[in-house]
Amino acid sequence: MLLGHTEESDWPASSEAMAEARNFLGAQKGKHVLIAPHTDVDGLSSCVLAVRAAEAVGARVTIRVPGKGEHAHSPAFQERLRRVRADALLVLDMGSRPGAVVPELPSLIVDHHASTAFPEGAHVLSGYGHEPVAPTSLLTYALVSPWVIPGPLEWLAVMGTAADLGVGAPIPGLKDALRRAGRKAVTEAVALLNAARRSSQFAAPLALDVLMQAGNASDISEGRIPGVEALRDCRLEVQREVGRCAKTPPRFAGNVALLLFSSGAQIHPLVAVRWAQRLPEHIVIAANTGYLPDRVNFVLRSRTEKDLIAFLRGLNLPPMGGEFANGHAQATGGSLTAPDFLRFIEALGFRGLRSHDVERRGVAPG
Ligand SMILES: [Mn+2]
Repeated sequence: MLLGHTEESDWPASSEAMAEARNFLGAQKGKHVLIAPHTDVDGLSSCVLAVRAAEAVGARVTIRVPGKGEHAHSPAFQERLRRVRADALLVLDMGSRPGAVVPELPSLIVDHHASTAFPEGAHVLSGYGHEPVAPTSLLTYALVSPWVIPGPLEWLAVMGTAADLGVGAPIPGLKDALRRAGRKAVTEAVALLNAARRSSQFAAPLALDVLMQAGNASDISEGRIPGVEALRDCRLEVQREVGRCAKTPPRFAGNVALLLFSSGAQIHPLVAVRWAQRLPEHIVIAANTGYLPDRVNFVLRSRTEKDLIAFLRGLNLPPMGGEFANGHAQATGGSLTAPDFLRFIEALGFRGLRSHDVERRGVAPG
């Protein structure tokens, strides 16, 4: 049995939603389809699957990937999508919020994030609520199966599943599918591709390019595709930056530990996970002042199983610009201006921090 190809009617998504999504895709013959994927491995694998199917349907395809710090609801990204003037939009692994991504453009959202609110008028294929919740690449793989030869593309669904949920995830058939795709090659390829968007250069377009060219996971893990060398450089940079920033001494306020550092790379989630292991009784906040200009990007992690979104909302802070308390209960965070970030951590009990403390710095601060 190929991954996700079960006889069940409500897995990996409801049969009605699956039929509706297939109708949408099948109607794109001769049309111009715009595909907007999340930049993680789950999103990029979904993108390759969707491209293959859209081309088989007879559509013309354009891909637009969000830039550093952007997502489906970022105005600048939405403007780039609008300018393509496509006939239809496919949003993959992101977009689980109300508000149209591109108003009036017929849209299909494929996603698995915890949400019951979606862009108004969009068709939605979601794995949320259908246990075990399948990642977007698996949903997309099931979606596109009428138009492709599924066997040779299974590894893409395996990549996204392993990347989002780990190789031990309780997804039916994953173990066998991993064996077919090559477990070691999959793990290595996932690590290389994920490093791309984390690197300070934000090489997500390169990762997509490599994934589009690859015929299997070992093409990537063995470096048989141009571009893999650059992915290895990204991974080295990310490893070095995690090592450097994880040495930051934590500041404490009650059961909250704050790690404050500056890196152009998206390493704050990795630093937070590392410190949450070291401080299992604490809520860890890893805050990166160097990821985006004039922003502090931060994530919360904890091993205490507290609902971290509820924790943030419970601070009853005045509405802040930027992003705050999105994501899910065990992994949330935000992106705030420096003054808003200072207000936020002051409310947590961190006193005496000044704007100087949240400035962007080089990799070797004096
Ligand atoms: Mn995903």
